[in-house]
Amino acid sequence: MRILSGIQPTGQFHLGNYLGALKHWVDLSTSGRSPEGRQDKGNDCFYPIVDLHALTTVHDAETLRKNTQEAQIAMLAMGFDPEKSVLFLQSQVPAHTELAWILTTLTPIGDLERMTQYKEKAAQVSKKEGINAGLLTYPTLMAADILLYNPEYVPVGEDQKQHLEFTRNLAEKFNKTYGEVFKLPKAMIQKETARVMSLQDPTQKMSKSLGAQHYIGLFEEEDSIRGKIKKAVTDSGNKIKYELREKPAISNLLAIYSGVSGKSIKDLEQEFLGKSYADFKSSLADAVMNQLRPIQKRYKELSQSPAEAAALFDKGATKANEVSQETMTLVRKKIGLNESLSR
Ligand code: AQP
Repeated sequence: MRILSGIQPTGQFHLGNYLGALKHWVDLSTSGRSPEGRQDKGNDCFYPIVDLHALTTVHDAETLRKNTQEAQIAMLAMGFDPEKSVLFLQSQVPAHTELAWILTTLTPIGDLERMTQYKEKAAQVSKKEGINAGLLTYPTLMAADILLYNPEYVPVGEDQKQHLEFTRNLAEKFNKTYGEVFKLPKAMIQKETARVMSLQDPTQKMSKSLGAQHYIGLFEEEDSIRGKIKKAVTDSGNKIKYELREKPAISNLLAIYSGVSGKSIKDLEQEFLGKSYADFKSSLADAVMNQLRPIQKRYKELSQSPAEAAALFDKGATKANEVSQETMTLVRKKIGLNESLSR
């Protein structure tokens, strides 16, 4: 099965990115399991760092360079294996922007204005700065990122489900207008950690823009992580029970615990029956650190030679350019571009 998903280099990755997306991407590329869970020959995985998307919010060259380098090292530290998946930077493959433009010409503006992420991001932008057009056309570039590689599945967190639906509609429209080129990719969403919520406000998804106390960074110091878990909001009552409506905060902590430990939520409820919130949080902090410690250690080691990490992504870009050019040759032909006038 062909799989594709991307992540933005917009600063430190957090536990939401990891449990909702990155952990599964590693698994899909290294475990040999198909997206349906069958033991198989393995999947054909493409994982770009989508640096062009980051330009919608990051406008400082040094920051973007630093974030991109850190993202490369972080992915390798998490267990992404360049022998088993194609790792590359979106900006190293010009076909992404070429196809994005072509798809933009098929996209109704109203569909873009309806996107939840656009509305949220637009509300965060200051009046002085204004809303840049890239924030609006973000989903068209994301559709191009995906469709260029014709994947069957796109593993994402729930926040990206709407963009995936948009991508499928756009692919269908292209195929109807010009003839069959694109497969319709399916979203692949991990049930319990589809939406890891903020530690301070369990009605909002864990996200960097909410502020430091709301998320756990993958490379944060242990003391800081333990402090944040200790201060995480809880619900009324004292039972450790997964009950989304009545106990959104404890349910979120249970989902995180399950995600980092591999234990089922049912087993965790049993394990913490009659225990206090304080005991539960302390044990959760241990489980989070057990998951993150080896990744943090590897990150420190790999940080000694960032050029080596970058070289692995360059190699991936060569492969991504080959695959995407095959799609673009067909696209150009279908839409009437690039025929030599002298022939
Ligand atoms: N809270 C989350 N729960 C589950 N999955 C999540 N993802 C992000 N947040 C959560 C998934 O991570 C992948 C990469 O997403 P991204 O590059 O779009 O990251 P982001 O959503 O921009 O991260 P932030 O922290 O929310 O960024 P800010 O606050 O800077 O805008 C996707 O598959 C996404 O679903």
